[in-house]
Amino acid sequence: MRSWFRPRISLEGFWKFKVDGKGMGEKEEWFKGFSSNDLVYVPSSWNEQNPEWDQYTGVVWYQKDVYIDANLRNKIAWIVFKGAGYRTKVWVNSVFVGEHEGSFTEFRFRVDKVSYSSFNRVVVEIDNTPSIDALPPARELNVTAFDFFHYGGIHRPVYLEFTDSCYIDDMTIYTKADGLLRTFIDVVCGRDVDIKIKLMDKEMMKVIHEEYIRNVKPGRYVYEKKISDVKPWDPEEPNLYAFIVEVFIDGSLRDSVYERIGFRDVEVKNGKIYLNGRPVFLKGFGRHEDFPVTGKHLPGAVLVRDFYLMKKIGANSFRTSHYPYSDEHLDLADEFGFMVILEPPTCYSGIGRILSRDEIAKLFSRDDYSAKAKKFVEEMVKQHKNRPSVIIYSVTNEPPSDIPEVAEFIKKLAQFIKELDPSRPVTFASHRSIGDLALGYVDVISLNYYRGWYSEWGDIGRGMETMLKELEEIHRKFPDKPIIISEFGADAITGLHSDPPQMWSEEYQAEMLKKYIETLTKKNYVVGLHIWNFADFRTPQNPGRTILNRKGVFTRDRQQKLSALIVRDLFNKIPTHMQQ
Ligand code: GCB
Repeated sequence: MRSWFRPRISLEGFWKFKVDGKGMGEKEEWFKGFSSNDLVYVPSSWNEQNPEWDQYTGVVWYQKDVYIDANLRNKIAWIVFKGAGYRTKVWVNSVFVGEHEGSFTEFRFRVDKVSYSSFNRVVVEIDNTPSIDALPPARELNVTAFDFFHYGGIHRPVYLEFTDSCYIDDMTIYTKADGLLRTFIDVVCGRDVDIKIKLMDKEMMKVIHEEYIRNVKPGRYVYEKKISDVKPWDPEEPNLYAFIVEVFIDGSLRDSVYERIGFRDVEVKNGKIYLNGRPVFLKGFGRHEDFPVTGKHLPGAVLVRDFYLMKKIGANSFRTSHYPYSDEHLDLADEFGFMVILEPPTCYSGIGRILSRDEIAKLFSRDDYSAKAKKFVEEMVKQHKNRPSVIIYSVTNEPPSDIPEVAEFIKKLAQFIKELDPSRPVTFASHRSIGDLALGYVDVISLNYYRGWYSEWGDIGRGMETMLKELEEIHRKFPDKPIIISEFGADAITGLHSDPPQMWSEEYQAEMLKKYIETLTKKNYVVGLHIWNFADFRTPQNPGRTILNRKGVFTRDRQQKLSALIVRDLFNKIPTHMQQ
């Protein structure tokens, strides 16, 4: 939910910082304020801001004093984190206000002890110690179940927000391409309120529909309306609107929130993904939020460059591999018309390196473990459910789902997400190919294939032959399910050339992507191709990585490799709307 009405104080900027290597901070009451000469910038991960902190995983402390004016006295104060982690504990004026687990979703705490016309001390403890129970799991900084660097810190915006005692707690907005609006508005107040509902154009200049509803009871209010004359949201014409809800008491405005919405239908049938009644082909990337120095914070300017580069290369979609991306990131997807597969941080690619099969079966069977996964999924859905760009949910990446207990976990998670939001199809990215026991539990089959890279070394042709055989078999088994190749790619070190194309050269990467795209677009059951990855990104240290994973079609600083030119030609020839 957004608001231009609620007063806000940004906490972006330099914070006092202290590494707590021995975990003494709580005992020594650092939450009352601590001494340190170190500074860190928020939002950004701490790691690359000082080479001495780079390889540190554990507990750190942040502190900032913020002035709150007396005119905010009668309001409720909230502290809002758009993303920090892995575990975050927060104190304001020495009073504990709450804690949160997980790095990639928004959380907010009510702050009751506020000093007006004076400074207030915000102290934050962050612990990103690797753990098997964490999502995603890790044993050590360089021994992880995931192939991206385990950054820590407050890597998304943080601010204080002030609301009236009567406010909108949440809203859920379902739309249809024909203008149908179905909304659930959660009102918090000690008495009945009036609410005004407005649908406006994207710039909030023109009112398209307006209604004033009197005596709304606190709790959930359901509002439904068919709006005529709205243009659907579509990748080629991403029409956006503002849905605004205002709360009034005795004629005075107490709260105003809004969402940017689009009218669109998503449906999976006849082996295709339909958007607004037409089958679509998803061409694009798996991405990461990763950038030099800022770590897990992708600055707005970088995001804008990324979207222009993705547009130019002919992409129309991406997956939020392997965690929910920032609001700014997904705002641009809504705006630029990108179709997004939204994925939580349940990433298990390398879990076989840190747990045995028995240990994996035990972990995935634990009730508290699936409860945690559900909580992460629920927070993700809550934050992004109103986005037109999000057309599919992926419940996990590369789970070891040839193990029955893991397949069962996926089944439950897929059911759970459908209960939360029945409006979107569900998938997960599998790397178990024909051996996967969970493919039948989701609407869309997503497969990650690296044949010609991790197997059939140096032989793209032979790698593809094996892949195609497996693919045909999966299609035979699930003829009605559309298939997305959710990852394929090869590392290329920019500037490394080789004739003939050999592994790690720009030529080998270009050749591999070309062969995959040319061949797979001929299969009518393949409805999407996501190259791994949009850009090079930082990884844990191991002998298979040169500091970065080099499967980017762009470098980490967003310069094109040879493959970008090849992909541009190919992607631009694939229409978004497929033949019916
Ligand atoms: C995968 C993972 C991704 C890795 C990629 C790779 O299958 O899903 O996180 O980065 O392979 O390059 O190995």
